[in-house]
Amino acid sequence: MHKEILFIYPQTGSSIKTAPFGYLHMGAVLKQAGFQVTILDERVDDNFPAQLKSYLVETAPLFVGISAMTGGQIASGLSISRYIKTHYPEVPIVWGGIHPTLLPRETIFNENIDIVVKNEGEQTALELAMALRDCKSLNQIKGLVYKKDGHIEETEDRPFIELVHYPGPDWSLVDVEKYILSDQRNQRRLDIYTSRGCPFACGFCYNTIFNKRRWRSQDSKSVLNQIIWLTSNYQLDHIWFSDDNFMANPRRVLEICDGLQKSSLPLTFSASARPEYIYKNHELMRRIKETGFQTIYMGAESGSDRVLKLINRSRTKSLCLQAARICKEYSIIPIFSFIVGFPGETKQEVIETLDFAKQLQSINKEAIITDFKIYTPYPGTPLYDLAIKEGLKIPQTLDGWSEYVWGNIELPWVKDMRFLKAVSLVSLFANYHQEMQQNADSKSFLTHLISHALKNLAQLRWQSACFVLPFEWSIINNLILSNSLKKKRYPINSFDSL
Ligand code: B12
Ligand code: SF4
Repeated sequence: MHKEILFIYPQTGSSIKTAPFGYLHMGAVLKQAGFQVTILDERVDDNFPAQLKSYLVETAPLFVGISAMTGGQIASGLSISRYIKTHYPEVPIVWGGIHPTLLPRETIFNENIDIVVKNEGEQTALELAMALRDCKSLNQIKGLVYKKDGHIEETEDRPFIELVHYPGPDWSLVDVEKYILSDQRNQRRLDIYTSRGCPFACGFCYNTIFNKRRWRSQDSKSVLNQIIWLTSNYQLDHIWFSDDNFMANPRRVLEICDGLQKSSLPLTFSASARPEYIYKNHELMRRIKETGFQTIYMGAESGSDRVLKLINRSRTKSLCLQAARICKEYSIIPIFSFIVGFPGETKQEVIETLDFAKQLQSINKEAIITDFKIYTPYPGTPLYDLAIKEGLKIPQTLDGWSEYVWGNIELPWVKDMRFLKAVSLVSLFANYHQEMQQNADSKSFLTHLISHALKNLAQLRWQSACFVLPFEWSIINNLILSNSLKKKRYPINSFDSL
């Protein structure tokens, strides 16, 4: 009887390679039920096409699962799906993850996809595997869109699962070593993920649609067990909690701190938070400091009150200023991220954002400012309809969505994209050192060399808000970005030669 399932994580185009958390969670459930789960990760597995081929030659899986975020990952996922459909047409191809959930119908219309799993996959993938194994109908399984006899069927949505009733991530399904980043201090960092969703509703974020503002989490005990297991097996120095909103339940954070302090592991930590949770919570700050938290990542987003109102973050400015102060008091480094290019945003408002970033740095000299990201309107987010009203052209097919790549989308309301790109680039290089210390997994000598050379120039531009003639952009574009993209993606037809 078939019991095998293959999960594939396609290239993303990003140099940061965190573990495919969704597969670790789903894989744990499927394994418990007696299925054999294999995960292939195109980003980290050597000679991925040959590995895929040899798996399919030897195994007839119940299905092949493919995960996709909007953008470049779809292109890689489609190329893989096309290869499998052509050479192994009997194997059902199942897509899941953020993009197929946001646009399930557009996804299923693609001729190389048989089934779409919407939202969380643990229970749905399990029921799907059982139905395919037992040759049963799919129409009783919640959370599916699938093709049947030339028609498209859709079942009712599945409510959120109770995470505490599920086993959590099974790290033995991957080679953990491949996901350990090493920063410039040679610290071995692993990203983990311990909660889902966020109660807030920022205009640009997927959370309102995907998680419906419901925050759920693994309990503190299982988080601690996970950290202890990972640390004792992989000699980690640093854990990065990449949850959308790690601090959403401060009581859980305190319990985790308790357990970590008792375990005396030689670890430091980073996590995301909204400034709301920390700006006047001295007890929380004291405890996380004692536990070894080094950095807290917060979205500051914009310095313009009008833009902050538009994105539903009206109080963010004053809260971030207070958070910068309290972080200073407890010697925790705050990392602030920003977005530019929202509908209707003027150059003056972008400059206000720059001033706000400088103000945060002047309050707290240790504060890290990340590069200003250019706004990308993602389907289903609160601002998406406004973006369409303002002239955004959206792709009509899955292939089209694969080209909807962050930083490369025409925003009709932006009069001067060169200006925005220059701001984004200057913010990156002006803050280059700190950024690399926190996020580094890039070891390219060329990248480091050019970045250092550009840093001084960028700092001058940053201080004087001068963004004319950004010739650095061409250098980066030609030398670094295109090179790294070329290196990280298999040619689209790499499967044809197999
Ligand atoms: C980690 C992460 C990354 C990692 C990659 C993911 C990885 N594991 O390596 C990195 C750092 C590379 C990354 C990059 C980017 N990311 Co990102 N990322 C995340 C983050 C924080 C966590 C994803 C995750 O693991 N979640 C936890 C697991 C448990 O949930 P899950 O993946 O959704 O999986 C569940 C279900 O979706 C489903 N499922 C998922 N896949 C599959 C597959 C099958 C077959 C089935 C059946 C089910 C299924 O079942 C799982 C279990 O329930 C999310 C935010 C979030 N909270 O999800 C953003 C997020 C996915 N990223 C996002 C974005 C925008 C990006 C970037 C464009 C950012 C940027 N500006 O560069 C880049 C894209 C890369 C590129 N250049 O194209 C957006 C995606 C929006 C969209 N419409 O797709 C998100 C939602 C953040 C946000 N708030 O907007 N990201
Ligand atoms: S606080 Fe962060 S995770 Fe929560 S809705 Fe806003 S952007 Fe999304």
